[in-house]
Amino acid sequence: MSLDLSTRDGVAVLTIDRQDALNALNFSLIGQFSKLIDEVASLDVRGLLITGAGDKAFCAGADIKELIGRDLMAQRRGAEAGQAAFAKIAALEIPSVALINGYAFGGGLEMALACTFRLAVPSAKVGLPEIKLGLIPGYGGTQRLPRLIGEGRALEMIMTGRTVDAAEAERIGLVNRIVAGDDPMAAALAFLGEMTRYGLPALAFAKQAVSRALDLPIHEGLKVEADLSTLAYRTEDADEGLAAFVEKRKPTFRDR
Ligand code: CO8
Repeated sequence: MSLDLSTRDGVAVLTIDRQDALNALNFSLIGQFSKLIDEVASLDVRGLLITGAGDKAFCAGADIKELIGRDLMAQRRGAEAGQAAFAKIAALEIPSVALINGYAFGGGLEMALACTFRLAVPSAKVGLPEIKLGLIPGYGGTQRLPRLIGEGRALEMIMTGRTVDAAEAERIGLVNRIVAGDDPMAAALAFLGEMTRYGLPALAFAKQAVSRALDLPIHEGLKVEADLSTLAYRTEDADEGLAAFVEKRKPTFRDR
């Protein structure tokens, strides 16, 4: 049972490896996960990719066996710890991708929802099946899923607990793309590479502006956009990008 953090092509790769329980997250793993996201934030990397070990599961959710017989304060602390860990992914300045390489259920899908993007292999299956356990999602699913796919579709998934396959997940915008072929990791790194060649300040401003938009009325969101786009003009990368266009050459961004 472990979480593995490595780097590949300038990207942090975090692998959940608890294959005998379909990479389900127990409380100890959630604690380790949270610390590793702090570590990712301090690394000199241009993106984060999260995936599950093996070819069966991304993550089958919270460890159901650990949820039995705990007092309510412990359950609440558990939900808050999971929410806080996943909020750290969402707050990263760099883009993050969940490579859903199999089952992503419950807390596993909630982890993927906290990432900037979701990619899925053709055989992936996702869902929020907590209702079948007499529960509701507790690691951010009721908040992030409707923001991503709309209230009606989110409530249908949450209130039926039904499993959604990769094709439907892509159709409803729950995953950005299906990655076919025999090397999904390489495809996911190439997907991240489409954006990580640009300057990190602009990428971070874009991410921040869009995520703030979801929490604000539009007139306030437009102020946030004006603030952040003005900050972008102040970067050396903007000087370089604008000059490179006029000089008909490729820009060299330096993340400044
Ligand atoms: N927790 C613990 N063990 C699990 C989990 C899990 N979530 N999922 C699978 N496992 C274990 C199984 O018990 C089994 O172990 P064993 O071999 O010892 O019996 C092993 O993994 C393999 O699983 P299956 O034999 O069931 O494999 P199948 O291929 O037949 O089925 C499924 C795969 C469909 C994914 C099935 O395993 C399943 O339905 N798993 C549960 C999925 C689920 O309900 N996830 C949501 C969990 S609740 C949650 O995430 C709430 C988050 C908020 C909590 C708030 C905290 C306070």
